[in-house]
Amino acid sequence: IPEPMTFSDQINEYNQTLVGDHNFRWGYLGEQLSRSGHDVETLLQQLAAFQVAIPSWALGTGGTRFGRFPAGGEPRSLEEKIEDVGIIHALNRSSGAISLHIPWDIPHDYAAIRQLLQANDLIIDSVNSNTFQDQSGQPLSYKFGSLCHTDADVRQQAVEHNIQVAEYGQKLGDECKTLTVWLSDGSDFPGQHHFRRAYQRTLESLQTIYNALPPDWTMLIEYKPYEPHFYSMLIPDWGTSLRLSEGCGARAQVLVDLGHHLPNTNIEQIVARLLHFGRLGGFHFNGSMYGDDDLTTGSIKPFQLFLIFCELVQAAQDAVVRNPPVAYMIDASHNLKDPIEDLLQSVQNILTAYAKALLVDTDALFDAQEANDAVRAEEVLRDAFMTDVRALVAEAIRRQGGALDPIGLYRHLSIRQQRIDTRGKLAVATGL
Ligand code: AOS
Ligand code: ZN
Ligand code: ZN
Repeated sequence: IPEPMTFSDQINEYNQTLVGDHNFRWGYLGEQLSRSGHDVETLLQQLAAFQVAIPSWALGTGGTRFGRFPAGGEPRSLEEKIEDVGIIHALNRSSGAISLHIPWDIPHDYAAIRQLLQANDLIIDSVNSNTFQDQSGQPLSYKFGSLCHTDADVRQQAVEHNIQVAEYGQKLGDECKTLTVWLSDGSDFPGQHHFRRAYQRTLESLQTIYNALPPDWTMLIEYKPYEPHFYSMLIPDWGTSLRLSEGCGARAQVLVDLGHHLPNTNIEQIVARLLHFGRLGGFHFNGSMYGDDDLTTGSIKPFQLFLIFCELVQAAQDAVVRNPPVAYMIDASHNLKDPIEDLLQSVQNILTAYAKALLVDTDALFDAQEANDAVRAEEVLRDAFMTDVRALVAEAIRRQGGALDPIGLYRHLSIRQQRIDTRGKLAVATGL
């Protein structure tokens, strides 16, 4: 009797069907890159080292205010979410971390979860608190805010929740050292909030949380200009996040969510500023057309995504920059695509933008900048951006044991149908 095929056998078998075409394209690109002075092995290593975390809440379809259309076979528990991220990581070798949301993902058996993580070659890198919903049995309501609330008891409850979230994180493994705080606090009508007092209360709440964290933990403070509140958000912009993080301490950092900007904001400049101040702690990747934050990363503005990566790459090469390592995560959950395919597309687009940013001839760019040669500077960027790097990304994934075409293999193996067969057509993920 032949041994049953492992997943890695299936990947190898599938790659065999594509490798002829891949080698042709990679042979050409590899040569082209070497000719223009790049060290191909270094590029492959840089790409292999890049990991972007998957949030537990992106494995189910997102809801809209008007309806929800489950994909079928969505994960019903933390264990099933880990299984799904395990598949993503096995296919692309670039999604080796999960970000949890408490209380949606409270573990029941820590030892079993740690074992499952290990079996799937995953870590939990961060935990997210939730004071934007009332949970059953919760004594006080967050209807009028959490860390900014006028009532000290509500603030205390929200502070304790955040501290407890970090305690869950500590029990989930040594790699988990980040607490992400996104507040839905805000107001909907003029006059509703005393802006200055509400800010001060929030700062003091965050300081209490920060001081209770273990000394090697980071606290990320995320901003968002509107939604759920439509007149004012307590933390609407990077300036507010920056001041709050400075008010807490060196391990408090700003988190940039790409979808949390008003249309046409120059996000790459914000990224550069935060890097310059040493306060860029984390990223939530997604795509956005208007003011949304759930579209596939790179689907709407790939050039902007590339420009953002250019700032990250240049800062990483610059000895003057003293920014801690940035935690990368996807934060998107739409209601149309199969969530796993959506995440695979996002990671592919992120790796593509990163690869292109690595190709920028920074010496030529800086020379053009010094000489005030705007045309030349832009051409240097366009030269990298217009390079088709897909074979480079595919080669980096292949060398780590991943699939040459992750979505192709996911479909070939009918993984969604397998999920529907085992979990049920109507299974809906816990989350929003
Ligand atoms: C909300 O818009 C934010 O992006 C947060 O990061 C939030 O925690 C996440 O969307 C899960 O609710
Ligand atoms: Zn976010
Ligand atoms: Zn968001």
